[in-house]
Amino acid sequence: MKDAQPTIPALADGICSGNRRALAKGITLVESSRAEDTEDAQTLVNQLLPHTGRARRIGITGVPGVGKSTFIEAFGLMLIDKGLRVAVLTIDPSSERTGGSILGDKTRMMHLARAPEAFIRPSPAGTHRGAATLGGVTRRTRETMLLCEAAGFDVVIVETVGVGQSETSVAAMVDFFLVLMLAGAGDELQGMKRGIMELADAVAITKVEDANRTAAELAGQHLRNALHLGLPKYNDWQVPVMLCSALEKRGLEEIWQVVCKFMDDNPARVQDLRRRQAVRWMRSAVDDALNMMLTRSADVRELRSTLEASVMAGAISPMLAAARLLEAFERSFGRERSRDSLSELGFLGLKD
Ligand SMILES: Nc1nc2c(ncn2[C@@H]2O[C@H](COP(=O)(O)OP(=O)(O)OP(=O)(O)O)[C@@H](O)[C@H]2O)c(=O)[nH]1
Ligand SMILES: [Mg+2]
Repeated sequence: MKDAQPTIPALADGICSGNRRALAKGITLVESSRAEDTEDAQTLVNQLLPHTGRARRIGITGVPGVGKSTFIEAFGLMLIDKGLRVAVLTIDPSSERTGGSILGDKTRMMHLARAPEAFIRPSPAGTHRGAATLGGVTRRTRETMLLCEAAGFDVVIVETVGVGQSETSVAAMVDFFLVLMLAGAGDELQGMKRGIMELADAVAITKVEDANRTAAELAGQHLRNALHLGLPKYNDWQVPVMLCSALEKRGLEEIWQVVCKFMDDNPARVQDLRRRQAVRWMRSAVDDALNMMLTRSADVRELRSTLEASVMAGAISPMLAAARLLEAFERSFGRERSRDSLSELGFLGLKD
């Protein structure tokens, strides 16, 4: 059956020539949690790497219901009108809560989904096994982004789904991070508390229509003042606060201009950011693999729970418990066994 599949170089060619079926196949490969697919997926990503990097990568976040999907639909359609091709990915590292929001996204981005210049891909439903693969949903979204770039998409938009950790994951894979907010209800302060503002390259107050324009302008001013007090993310970039309405398609062009200005005024900033993101990605792959190897042996897993209980009870110091656990890990993973584990994780046999 495997023989009927295109070879990796053929798949790479298909993706580079903009073939949507090849792109979908490539993404399925990248999303697969089977060890043998992981090797193929890494080979594919590596082959496509020279063809990536030309897109503008935009991350969009905001509390549930703030209007992210509606915004992305209106924004995406505007970009298509400019002759650009747009890929939209969603990321939900909290795995469990999926089906509902994906359905919601499909209907909320209905027009965009139908456009031939657009490509929408929700993050794969996180199965238990899937969540345990190397790098999890975050890795898959990053690689899907690279595939979309190789396929010629000019803009890749990543929407965060769910709360908590996903903002940091998305901010670590995009050039520009846009935070959507609502006017009033102390939203601006909520964002500050959760540390989201530190990640923002721009803030857009959305759902601003005639009825609430005055309140939104005031909220925008408060936000600008508050942003002045925080530590700047870049010394030469002042985080703009803008107003928009996805419903009335207002303020979207201004937001696009800000994205372009951020990226084009100082291209070295984006280059440098991407390099640092790539290194961090590598580090987190190593961390993930080490963690997975640690819990691979049942003995070590058992010892870990025992030691955790002892630490909790104050019967052993955390450092001593860590040392015991690492000793047990070292014993259980001799050289040969760790080779086996690496290949099971899809790390060995990677071809350039
Ligand atoms: N008035 C108004 N309503 C909007 C606007 N944008 C979105 N909405 C409405 O707000 C609700 C939530 O919109 P979504 O786009 O699904 O929000 P979301 O942030 O993607 O939601 P989750 O993905 O569930 O976190 C929907 O009922 C939209 O119709 C806007 O610009 N103006
Ligand atoms: Mg949504």
